[in-house]
Amino acid sequence: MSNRLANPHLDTMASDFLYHLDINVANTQDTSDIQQKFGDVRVVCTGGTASRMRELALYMRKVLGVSDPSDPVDLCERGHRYAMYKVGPVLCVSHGVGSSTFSVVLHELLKLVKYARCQNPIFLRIGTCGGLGVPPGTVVVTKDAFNGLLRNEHQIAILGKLVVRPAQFSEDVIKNIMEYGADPNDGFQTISANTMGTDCFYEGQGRTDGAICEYTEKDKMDFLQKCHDLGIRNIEMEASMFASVTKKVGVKAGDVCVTVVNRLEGDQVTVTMDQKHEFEQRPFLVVGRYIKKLLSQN
Ligand code: R2B
Repeated sequence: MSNRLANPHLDTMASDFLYHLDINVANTQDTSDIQQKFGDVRVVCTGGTASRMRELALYMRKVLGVSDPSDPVDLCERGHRYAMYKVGPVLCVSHGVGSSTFSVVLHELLKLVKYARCQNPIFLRIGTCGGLGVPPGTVVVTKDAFNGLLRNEHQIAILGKLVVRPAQFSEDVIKNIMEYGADPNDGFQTISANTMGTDCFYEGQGRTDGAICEYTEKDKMDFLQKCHDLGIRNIEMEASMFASVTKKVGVKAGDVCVTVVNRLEGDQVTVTMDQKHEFEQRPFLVVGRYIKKLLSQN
């Protein structure tokens, strides 16, 4: 990552309050305090809920051999929006549901690593998703991110106009997660495939069980089959935004999600909470091994 983001206005700001993180960059010309706190960060892991990110932080302690019996501290608690835990060079940050909540924290995290002068930090999303023709519990490492229009791009309205940006993740990161993170002896499959990121969990993902539905079961299945034909094996709500924003600023990123339902067989998520919890540990395993390898390399 160069030490510049894709925003020339930042160069003219004397201070920058990362509002949702409740982190104040009091002097953008001298960020030594931020560098001291966050300058060693190499990996920023993001995921939907605060409790899962806390669990991930505890898991990362084990992976990195950090012996610390204390409760993980939420560094953004006063912001009341997102939770952030730090384990050595790994940040674990919650992002909520969907691109709109995620993009808020993503912009601020990208600025944070810039002010902290982190060296080529890698951003990861660790999540849950619907599967397409794969058994629940499968871990999918995203290749190309499609939006709800089945385009490999992200669309966003800016100044009253639609701006379209490409949405691919770093090939390096995908390759290395598959090589160092996936293990055939895990008892579940980890695959690399395309992902559709939608703006809506119900109609946007072709479900017939939302509060509104104006299409038939056949329309839905035709759509899901079309997705499948495009190599899409999972559906979530963040991938296209995440891929496009990180690509735009030149930060390497990856998306690793576990499926909780096979959408070719139904819409409702019926796995028990215990099973869901067990499934949620699977991306931890994959990403944990990848991060360990990454940190051992330099
Ligand atoms: C997967 O799970 C959440 C919706 O239940 C959302 O963040 C997603 O993409």
